[in-house]
Amino acid sequence: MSDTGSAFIEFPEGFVWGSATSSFQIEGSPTLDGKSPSNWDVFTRKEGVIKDASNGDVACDHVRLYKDDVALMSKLGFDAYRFSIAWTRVVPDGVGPTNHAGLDFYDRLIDELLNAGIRPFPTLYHWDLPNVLEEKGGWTNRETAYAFADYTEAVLERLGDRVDTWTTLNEPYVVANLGYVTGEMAPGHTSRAEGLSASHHLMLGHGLAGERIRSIAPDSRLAIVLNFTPSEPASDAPGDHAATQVIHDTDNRWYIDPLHGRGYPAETAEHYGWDYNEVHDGDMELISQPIDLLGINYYFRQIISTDGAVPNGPDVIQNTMGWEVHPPSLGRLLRWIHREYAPPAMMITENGCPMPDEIRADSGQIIDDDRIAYVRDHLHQVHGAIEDGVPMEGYLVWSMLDNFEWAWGYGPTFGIVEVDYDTLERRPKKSAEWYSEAIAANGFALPETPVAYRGPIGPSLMDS
Ligand code: IFM
Repeated sequence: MSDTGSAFIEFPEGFVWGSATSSFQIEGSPTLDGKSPSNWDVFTRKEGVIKDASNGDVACDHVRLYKDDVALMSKLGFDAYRFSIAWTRVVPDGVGPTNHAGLDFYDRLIDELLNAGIRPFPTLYHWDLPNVLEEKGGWTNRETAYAFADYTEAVLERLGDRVDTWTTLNEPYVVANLGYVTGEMAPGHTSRAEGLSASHHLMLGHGLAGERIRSIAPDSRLAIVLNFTPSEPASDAPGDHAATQVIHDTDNRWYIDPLHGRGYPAETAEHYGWDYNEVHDGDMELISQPIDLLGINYYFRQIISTDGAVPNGPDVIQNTMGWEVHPPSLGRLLRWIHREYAPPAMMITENGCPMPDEIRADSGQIIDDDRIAYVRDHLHQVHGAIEDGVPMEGYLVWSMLDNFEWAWGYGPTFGIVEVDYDTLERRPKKSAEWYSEAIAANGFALPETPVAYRGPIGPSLMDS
């Protein structure tokens, strides 16, 4: 019990606390030291694709301000910091010579983190593909997977001595489905066939890069980060159930199944009319080589009808992007992954929410109680999963800083630290203080009155 009489939950010793960001969303400096344009540099120039017509030219100016950012992380007490490396800085032509001047930035960042006692947790690909490769078909081109492995080698040769866990991809689902099927993200294509092809080449890239990581840094751990969206049917109607199964396979099983040697979900592959043309002999073995850690990104659950995801009504607790806030689905998701696939270690590599940040006039403090509740209640679910034997290694909040939220531009604020985009000043929000205290205590007090989240709408496909 805490001083206030409410229950205090404590995490196991060694539980890793930290935050996550990605290169395009925070770095800025798009042409510094020989960096080439990424697909996102090009995509953001297209009319009407980004809600506020913004781009990543300055973003949080992290390339110039990284020392201040690391100092702030240190002040907040982070154990680990997840960031991504921009392929365009390291191999500007996509393939070919390494640009050492571009790698210098990550070299400095990693040293700065290590000196501050913070574990660097890099991701090799968080969506910003060299545009020269996008012009050759991007991830629909098998060659991109081999280029990714070569780029991985260039990074590992320089930085492999100082990183204990290498993550290959962030959310291949989003790259394949939102980039090549729905067109919301770069490169903005709308073809199911391209999405299927991209999904396989991304996983092949993971497998090929995994081999390089194993051979260059055999003592490091191999990881991949997948996003999951637990899905429930809107009604008992058979059509809603069938639609939910397709979405569940596409959103939740498409990547984790082949990673664990089960191949792509066959019924859904058939539903999409996929002929597996892109799958060559040996690919599935490469893809299913053992990983050491599964990174899990979770934000919301979705309710599915035959028309797709049902929009949330005003009565549903949701964030400013309309995503339902539903911590119980995280607990269910973690137990499902552990039961079905049993990865040796699991970590929340992203979880967070954009909420209105109310600034109180007198003190100027940024009051974001909804974000505190979000993080607290999701961490509570992680804690419950640990008690049930799920090997959860840590939690990285998305995000350290307010940043460029892709097609949404700078509108949604996910940061526990506010960024003033005019002055680039960083101002920790109340959630940063709460998080820092939780890190110091390795736990936190639960509220006396828990938030009343919605119950199940339909059966979860994660219970079976
Ligand atoms: O901002 C993104 C991040 O780049 C990938 N995962 C989801 C976040 C919030 O949409």
